[in-house]
This record gives sequence, C-alpha cells and structure tokens, in this order.
Amino acid sequence: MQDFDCENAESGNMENSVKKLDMLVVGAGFSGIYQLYKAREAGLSVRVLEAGDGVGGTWFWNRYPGARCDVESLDYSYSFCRELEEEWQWSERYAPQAEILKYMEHVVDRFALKDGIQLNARVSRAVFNDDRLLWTVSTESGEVFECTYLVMATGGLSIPQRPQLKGLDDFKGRWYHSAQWPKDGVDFTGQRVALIGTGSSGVQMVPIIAEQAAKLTVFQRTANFSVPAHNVPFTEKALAAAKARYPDRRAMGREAITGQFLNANTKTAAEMTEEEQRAELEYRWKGAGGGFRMLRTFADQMSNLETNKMVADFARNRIRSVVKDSAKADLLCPKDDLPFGGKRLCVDSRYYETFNLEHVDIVDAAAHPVIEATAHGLRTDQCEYKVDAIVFATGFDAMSGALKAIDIRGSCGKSLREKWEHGPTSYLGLSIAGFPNMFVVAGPGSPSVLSNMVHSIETHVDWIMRLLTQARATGVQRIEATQAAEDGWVQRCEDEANKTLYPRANSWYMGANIAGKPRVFMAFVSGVPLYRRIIEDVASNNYQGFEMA
Ligand code: NA7
Repeated sequence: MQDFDCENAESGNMENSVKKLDMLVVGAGFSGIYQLYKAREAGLSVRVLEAGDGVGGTWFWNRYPGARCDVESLDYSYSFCRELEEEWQWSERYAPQAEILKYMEHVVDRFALKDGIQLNARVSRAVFNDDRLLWTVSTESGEVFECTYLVMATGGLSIPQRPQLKGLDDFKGRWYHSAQWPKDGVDFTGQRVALIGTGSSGVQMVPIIAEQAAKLTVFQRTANFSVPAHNVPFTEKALAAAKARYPDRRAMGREAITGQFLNANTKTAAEMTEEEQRAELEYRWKGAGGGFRMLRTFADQMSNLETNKMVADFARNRIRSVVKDSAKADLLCPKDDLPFGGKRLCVDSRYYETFNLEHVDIVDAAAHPVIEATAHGLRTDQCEYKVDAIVFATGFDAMSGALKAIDIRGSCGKSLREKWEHGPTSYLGLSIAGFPNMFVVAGPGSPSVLSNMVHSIETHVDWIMRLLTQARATGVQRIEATQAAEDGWVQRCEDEANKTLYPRANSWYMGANIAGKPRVFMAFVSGVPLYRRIIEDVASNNYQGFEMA
C-alpha cells in the first residue's frame, strides 16, 4: 500500500491540498515512532506529524544539564525487536538524554521510518466528520490532512509550564525552561544562577549547574523525596550478561506493577520484624537497589500511612545525614503531609551532597514566594537575589495539557476542551466517548506516567493495532467508546486511586501544579499487569464498551 497518498500534491499549492491517509499520528516520541512502525507493518498508509525539528519527543526537548531517564535503560527501551535489543549498547545503567535521543534516531533509521515522519508540523486542530467518517487535521502552517484513524501520541509531559512571573521581560540576563533547552547547551561558568523548581528536572540539574556556576540559588516551593540512582557505566561484561537474560527481564517487567522489575517486596511492613524492615530499607537505598526500588520496599507502602511514614522517615534521616547545614537540611526534608512517592519520586546523583557546597543555597519559596523578576534577578517578599541567569524547572501541564492544546472536535462538533473542563475522562485511557476512531497512547486513565512508559506505549500501540486489524477485516468503520463504559472506567480509576495515598499529595498526577486545573487523579493506579489483563479482556469480549459500526 502506498505510504503517503498526496492526492493534490501535484497541484503545486501544498497549503490548500488535502493529504489523505489511513492513519495520522501526532507526535514522534516513543509512541509515535512505534505506532508508525506497527501501522506500516499492517499495511496502512500513515504519517506522523511532529512539532519539533527532530524526532524524540520528551528526549528531543528536555536537553537540560544532567537530563537522563530514571528508569533503567535496559527497561526503558523498545522490546518489540530482539535484534534491536542485542545491537544497541547502553553506556550506563540510566541513559543520559543524548544517548536516548540517539537510540530513537537509530530506531527510525533502522526500520526506515524517516519518510513517514513530517517534522516542524504542529497540529492545531482536528475535526471529525460524522458523514464521511474521517478526521480532518490541520497544522499551524496551514497543511490539511484527512485520515480514518487519528492517534494522539502527544505524550504526558509535553506542555511546559513557565510561571507567569511579573517583570520577566525586563530581566537583563538570560532565562531558560528545562523542557525548551537550547540545542547548543548553556555555559553557566562563573555565573550567578537562580533555579526555580525541585522536581525531577531541578534535582537532576542542581549538581551539574553547581559545577559551573559561581553561585547557585535554588528556589524550592515543595521539598520532594529524592533517592540515589547509583548510576554506573556498563562494563562490556555486565551488559552482555544483562542481555543474555533479556527475555526473562522483560517477562518480569511485564508482571511488575510499574512495568519494570523492581524486586517488589510482597510483604507488608506488619509482616516483618523491625530488623527485617530496616534491612529492606537499607537494601533499597544502597547500591544493589537504588532508584525506584525504594517505591516497592513494603507491599502496603502506598496504601498504609504508617508504613509510608516509615519509608519517609528513613529518607528524611538520610537527607539529614548527608546535608551538613541543619537549616538547609530542614528545608530539604519533605514535610509530613507529603507521602513518600505521593509526588513523582526523584532519582538523583549527588543532589543532597551538592548543598554542602558553599556556593549552593536553597530558598524557601513556599514561605517567601518569588514575586517578580527584576532587571537583575528575582525578588521575593524578603529581598532581591541578583543573578545572571534564571532556570525554570517548573514542570508541565501534565497528562491532559497536550491534548487540550489542540482544538479537537469529535462527533457533532463536540469540543474535547469543553468535555475535559472538569478533568480528563476516557475509556481505558485509550479512547474518549464522542471522539470516534481517535486513540490516545498512554493517555489519562492508563498506567502511563506511573509505569515504565516505553512498556505502556508498546502495550497500547499493540492493542490499538489489534483492534484496527479486526475492524478492517470485518468492515467496521466507526469505533467509539460508549459514554457508559467511559463513566464506569473513570469511576474505577477514582476508586482505585482513593484506596491509595496518592490523592493526598499536591502532585501533577492530580493536576495540582497548575493554578485552576481540576483536581482529578489522572492515572490508573493499580498497575500494569492488572491493567493489561483488563484491556485484553475487553478485546476478547468483542471490544466490550465500544460501539463498532
Ligand atoms: P515537576 O516534577 O512538576 O516539578 C516542578 C517543580 O517546579 C516543582 O518543584 C514545583 O513545585 C515547582 N514549581 C512549579 N511552579 C512553581 C512556581 N510558580 N514557583 C516555585 N516553584 C514552582 O516537573 P519536572 O520537570 O521536574 O519533572 C517532570 C517529570 O519529568 C518528572 O516527574 C518525571 O516524570 C520526568 P511544587 O512541587 O508544585 O510545589
């Protein structure tokens, strides 16, 4: 089948020509690339539209100093091709941004996908036509496409949030956002730098910027928990040994709550002696563990406040044992009202240690918020901090932001922005009632950001392709989640979240990081294996919850 049917491409007027495809995919990150590969394999004409001037999604945009994935590289990679797994040589346990981007570019080249991806094409509007059963999709530059299936591979963290800071235009230095970092990098040598935000991006950046800057002042609104990554370079031997066990590793990942094997403890804290509890905590914090293993210390860690507090206290003690200045340590210790893991856990290399450097300071931006930027720095209600550069590591309009950024109109002109006014809703995090033939990869209502994203992406794309293959074989032209199925799923997601401690935290999972955003827990919290079984059951039951016509 022809890959790209430019019906009017010969007309010479590309702006007004309408390109017709079986499938249009929005976004060329991990989701979009795999969706393109699978759709081509199934013989569909397909094109990916990508806003950036390169592929990679998250890993294209987030080039800030120290950016790396905090899911281990061997897990945070495609599993669909054994040869690809064998060929690719990860250099470290946790790959840096540049290496992940190189990997994604390699995948695009290796599977000859480049000609299916259109760069510099930001989608602004998508409208469903009920009579013709087609989506009309427009880009900001005025290109128009028609497609039968629309796949939103727009990512969970792709709309950066820059605080509306008064006076920023008058600031005479340079400012940056972690997710819009200059491609050529930034040299902070000898500079006074202000960094706002202490989520994963800020936590990864602090040690690296501190190496260059003359003075680094970190403005922290909420202290979050961060655990040591224990990142190490792979030796040839270690990588070969890991690869020899790859099929087992992937199989264990599939059956793990987060889609990556973290050696989860199956016992609750109450089922262990104090000595055993201590040993478990130590094991997870230290080299053999590290990273997200700390989230699986006890089986009831995210549902039992007392157990969670045990982990939180352990982490707080560790912070205090590292940070010598007790005033800094007080600030860096998360408060009691934040459950451990309630906000996305940070995974760091020398974050807390960096605050022992004399030129690195921390400011309590909750007690003394940044009020404005001045010509020479930032002003809180207490004083002015003179700086040469401001770095915003202030996060994203997560989960729903990227979809709401596009004017999506479903059946009978229904607006997704209006539908989601009170928070995102979906059936299985894959499909939205009123938006036929549109699918969301790792969308709100699926494990997505609570899981190893690459695993969840592969699960979704495979599921979507299975559905479309059956639909095409049986002459089904319109696939739409029913409102009842969606309502039931939304309720289930809420019920599952309410069994946990997650809703207690003012996290971006809850939409709490954006002023005025509805507070809804946006992910399916009960884990990858259960979720996969649910969607497999739906498929086996003739796509229960979908209307297929
Ligand atoms: P996050 O995790 O959303 O962190 C953003 C940080 O910025 C967080 O500490 C926020 O404080 C802080 N923030 C946001 N707005 C402000 C204002 N106005 N003033 C002061 N501080 C502010 O984003 P990241 O980019 O670090 O990480 C995103 C994800 O990428 C991460 O979770 C991983 O999945 C990878 P708050 O906690 O809201 O008080």
